[in-house]
Amino acid sequence: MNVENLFGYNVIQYTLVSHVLTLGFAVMAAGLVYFLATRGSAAPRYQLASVLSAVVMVSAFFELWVLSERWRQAFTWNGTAYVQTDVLFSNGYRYMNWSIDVPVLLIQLLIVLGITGRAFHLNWAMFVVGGLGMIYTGYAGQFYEVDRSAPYWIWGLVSTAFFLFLLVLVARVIFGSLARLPESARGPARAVWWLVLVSWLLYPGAYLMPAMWDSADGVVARQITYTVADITSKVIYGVLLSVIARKVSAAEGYAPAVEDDVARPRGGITAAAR
Ligand code: RET
Repeated sequence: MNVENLFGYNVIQYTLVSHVLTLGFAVMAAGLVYFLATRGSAAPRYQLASVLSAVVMVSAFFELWVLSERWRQAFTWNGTAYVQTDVLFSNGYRYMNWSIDVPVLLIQLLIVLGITGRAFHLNWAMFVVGGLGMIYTGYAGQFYEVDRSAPYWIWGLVSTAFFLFLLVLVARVIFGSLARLPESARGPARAVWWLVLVSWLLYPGAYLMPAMWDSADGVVARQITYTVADITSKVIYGVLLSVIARKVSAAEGYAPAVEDDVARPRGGITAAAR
C-alpha cells in the first residue's frame, strides 16, 4: 500500500499529479519517434542502442499511461476535495517497468562505448543481476512505506547496496572507456556519468519521500520527482548516447554519421557570414 492513498487532494494537488503523469508518457511517445528516426545516423554496430531506447520508450509509455489512469480512477471529487474511491493507486507499476528499463539502459551503454567480447558479457550479467537485485528488494520495501516498519528500512538498505555496486560498475565502464573514444565523444561520455548519478539518485529520493514529507504535498513532490527522473534517466540519457554513437561513427568514417552531424561547419552561408 502506498501513501498516495492516505490523503485527500485539493484541485491544484490533484491536477498537478495528473498533468505530470501525462507529461511523462507524452515525452516517452516523443522519444520513440526520435530514437527510431535517428537510428540510421550511427554505424550499424551502434544502432541496437537506438532500438533499445525505443524499447524503453514503449515500456515506459504504457506504464505511465496505466499509472495516470489509476490516478484518475483512485480519486473522486466530493464537492470539496478529491477523495479515495475503492481503487488503489500504486507506484509498484513503476518497479515492474524498471525491471525492463534498468537492464536495457545499462546494456545500451556497453554497446555505445564499444565494450566487446568477454568484457561485454561480464558487465552485461553484472548489470542485469545488480539491477534486478536493486529493483526487487526496493519493491519489497515500498509495501511498508505507510507505517515505515523495519522491512521498509532493511529492504531499502539492501537495495542501496545493489545501487552502489551499479554506480561503481557504470563509473568503471565509462571512465575506463574514455581513452579509447574519439576526442569528440569524451565530453558527452562524461556527461552520461553525471546524468546517471543525478537522475538515478532521484529514485531513492522518491522512495524516501513518505519519511521526509508525509502529506498530500509530499505526494505531489514525489510524482514530480519520479517524472523528472524518468525523463532524464530514459530520454535525455538515450539522446546523449545517440550523440556519442554518432560521434564515434563519424570518427570511424561512417558516411551517414558525418552527413548527419548538424553542428559540423561545411562552408557556404554560415562560413561566409563569419
Ligand atoms: C529503490 C529503493 C530504495 C533504494 C534505492 C532504490 C533505487 C532505485 C533506482 C532506480 C532507477 C530506475 C531507473 C529507471 C529507468 O527507467 C529501488 C527506489 C537505491 C536507482 C533508472
